[in-house]
Amino acid sequence: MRQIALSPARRTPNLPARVKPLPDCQLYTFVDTAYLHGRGPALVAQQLCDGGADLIQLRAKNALRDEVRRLAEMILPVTQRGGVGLVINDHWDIARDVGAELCHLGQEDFFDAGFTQVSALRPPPSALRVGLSTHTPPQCDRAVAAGADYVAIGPVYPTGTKPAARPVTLDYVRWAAANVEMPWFAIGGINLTTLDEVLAAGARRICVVSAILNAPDVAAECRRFKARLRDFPLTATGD
Ligand code: TZP
Ligand code: MG
Repeated sequence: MRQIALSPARRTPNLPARVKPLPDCQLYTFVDTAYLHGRGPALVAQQLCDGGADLIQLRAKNALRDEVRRLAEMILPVTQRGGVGLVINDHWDIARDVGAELCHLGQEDFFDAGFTQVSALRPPPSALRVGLSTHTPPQCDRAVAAGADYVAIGPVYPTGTKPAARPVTLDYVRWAAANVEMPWFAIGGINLTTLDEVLAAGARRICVVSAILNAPDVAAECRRFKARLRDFPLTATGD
């Protein structure tokens, strides 16, 4: 039978249906190049998948574009095999080009760059999902109005992963719990000790970078977070 050669973009389309739906995701993890500690990015991605991560973000803050793309292409087969959505930080165009399911952008990457609607980042047939960082209630309202697929609420606590960012405290988490009706993730300084009060403040979805990547056993640490989250299931309305 005649084979039709597909372009790379067609071979790895944005297919969110193949991964856990975003509203069902509770543990959002990272392959952050600052915390690889000599491990290969694909290995870390595999460990996160093995531990039950619901989402994995590639965060490569000091990497050049070509390097981010190379890392994304290394990780994507792992996440797709594991049925875990891959999020590319900062580079929505790389996410789209490699066929990652999602991208994550800060206020400066999106609004300050002149975008007002996330749909501008996914001209059909792309199904790229877009998450936006927010640090205040007005920023959150603006992200929701822009059509963000999820919002990040943080940094809740001071964190060495983002040392210059001012903590938003649990007050903003409580505000999100009371006001945000779409998937939202608390982020920043969340570990197995702080988790209790983040959950008590109403968060049901969390992002965890250093507490998992600095743990001696990445997969086991993911499982510990998942086990704790299991006591705080998502409701039918999303949170
Ligand atoms: N955005 C807000 S806080 C943060 C990002 C990317 C870093 C969170 O890292 P950690 O190590 O889980 O505190
Ligand atoms: Mg950014």
